[in-house]
Amino acid sequence: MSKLLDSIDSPHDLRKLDRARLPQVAQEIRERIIEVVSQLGGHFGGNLGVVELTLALHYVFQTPRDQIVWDTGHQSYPHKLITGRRDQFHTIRQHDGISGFCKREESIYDVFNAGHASTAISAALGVAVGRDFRKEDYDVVAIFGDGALSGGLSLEGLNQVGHLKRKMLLVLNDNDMSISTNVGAISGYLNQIIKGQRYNKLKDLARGVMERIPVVGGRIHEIASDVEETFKHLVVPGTLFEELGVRYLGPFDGHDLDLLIETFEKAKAYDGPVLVHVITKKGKGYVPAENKPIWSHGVTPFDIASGEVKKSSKPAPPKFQDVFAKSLGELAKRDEKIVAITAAMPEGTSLDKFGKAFPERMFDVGIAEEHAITFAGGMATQGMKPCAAIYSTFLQRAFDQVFHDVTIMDLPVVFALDRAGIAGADGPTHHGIYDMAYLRLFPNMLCMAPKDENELQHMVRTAFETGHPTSLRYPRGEGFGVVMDGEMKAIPIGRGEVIREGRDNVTIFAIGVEAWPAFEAAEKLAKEGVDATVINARFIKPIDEELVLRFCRPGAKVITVEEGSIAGGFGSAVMEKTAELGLSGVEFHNIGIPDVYVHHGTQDALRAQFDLHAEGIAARVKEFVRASTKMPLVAS
Ligand SMILES: Cc1ncc(C[n+]2csc(CCOP(=O)(O)OP(=O)(O)O)c2C)c(N)n1
Repeated sequence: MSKLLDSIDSPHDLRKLDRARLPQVAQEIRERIIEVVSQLGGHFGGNLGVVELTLALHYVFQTPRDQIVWDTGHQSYPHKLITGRRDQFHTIRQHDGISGFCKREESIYDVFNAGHASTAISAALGVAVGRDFRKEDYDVVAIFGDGALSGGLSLEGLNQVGHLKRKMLLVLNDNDMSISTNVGAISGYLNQIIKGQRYNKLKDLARGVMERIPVVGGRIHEIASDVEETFKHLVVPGTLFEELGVRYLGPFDGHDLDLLIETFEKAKAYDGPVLVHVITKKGKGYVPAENKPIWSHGVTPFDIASGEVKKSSKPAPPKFQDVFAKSLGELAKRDEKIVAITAAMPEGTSLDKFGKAFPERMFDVGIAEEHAITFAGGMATQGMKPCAAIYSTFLQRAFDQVFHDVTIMDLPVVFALDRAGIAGADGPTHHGIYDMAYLRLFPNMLCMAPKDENELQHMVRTAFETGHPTSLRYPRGEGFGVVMDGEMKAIPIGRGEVIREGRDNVTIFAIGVEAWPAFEAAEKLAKEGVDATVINARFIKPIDEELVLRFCRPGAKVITVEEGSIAGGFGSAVMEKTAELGLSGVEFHNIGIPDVYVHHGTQDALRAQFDLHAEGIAARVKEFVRASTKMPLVAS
């Protein structure tokens, strides 16, 4: 049977359909998402939850003339399916395929790029103000989740929305979930609205019953108004938004297409900012996802019939994030001042396990990286030892807080930077490639990166012994499967290690998980006539002076390797140190991420693209050495 979805090449086609046919389109979208994501992995539950919402928005608003700004964009799959990307949908998040987020370069229907949360309100307000400057009259919509609303940026945007009072629609997609269960007072407030709605229904029911009871009517009425007073804030939903100057409509069932369409029509007629509060279910329409919303947020391939994740038969080494959390837990057993902070990523950082062991000492602050760091700084002033575990890319949000609320005061906060380096299929917004450059800037800060999971556990301990702000970066995914020492040992501050001694005046300074590929490259090169030394630098800051003095000697060829931006990164730090020490006659070659944004793809493919795997490093070293000397090389 031909599918309705196959006839929708753009929202214009959708709008030609009779309303009664939309549920079928919704069903087909869900089937397509389940089919593709079960094979490729990707964001899942949030997408299943916004199918009706997406259809209703594109049905009511004349996109692309009217502009819809999606927050984060991880829930834009239904939007992609009806905005001309149906035939590429099977390539989503794949190398050279379409992105898993909104991207202006990809479609005129993607108004604003995202990947990081909480930007939609501000961006849409900017669009609305731009529209007004141009004296145009199209509609502007921001759609964001209750999780995104926990981010300060959303509230800053809302603050100005209520002030400027431009005509725009804010759609709050409330599924009571961030990636994990949503946290915080705002989330609590939204829950109260929902409970209030139930209360309203109950109240109406109760009134009806009371009216049918004769005699006692007066007394019952008194009791009823007491109850009503107590629940007043529940009875008038959305007061918070109304008081901020934004008309509130809701809450509504976000899976009721007719209701959504009518509501958006109504909202469209309003000449000012209006917020429509919609209740959706994460994973809607696929029972395993509905039952396991945390799992369903972002999934790896799974079996559709059972919902079981497809596992490889080989036993895998532990993930870096698990080694980190386990090591932190071990230290916390011995030191009650250690506390952990996550910004809405308890599972992603494995701090959920820490939280189970130490519920009082674990804080999920919501999608609020800036707050997380200042909060950590505050605790550190009281002698606590906070560890903020945040993905490298998301800590960018808190650049000023690292500077102003931690490093200037030299507070001993530990920054555990997960997903450092190439993150993979989430693409340019998610690669953690700038932290070495943006953290080593600050006086008092120490920056480390372990070569493998065993060194990671030692660095977790070391980080708590420096007495200064200290960052440690480690990648997404599994370790190398190295033997784990039984005890965590502190590493001497600012000392790297020579992991391969070579006879030639060629040295590879590698940082973090690039140390092993660099070692492998050197072994390969040794067979081809270049006998290089390999250094596992361990520290981006301070750089090991002794090693620089020893290996950056006249005539030396020095190669730096890092899974991070070359600009300002680890290689820059080695070169700066060489200059500072007045060493001359050294030739440098930097391997890392050049001045480009890295697209999406598998970690392996992207590492290979930038010569960050053993073959790539070997080839680059060979080329560099050959170009800069007449050193004979045996052809490979
Ligand atoms: C600044 C930032 N921090 C963390 C994340 C990771 N993240 C992606 S989606 C998400 C949850 C978003 O929840 P919500 O806005 O309610 O959307 P839902 O998935 O529930 O539809 C989080 C924490 C992010 N994208 N950006």
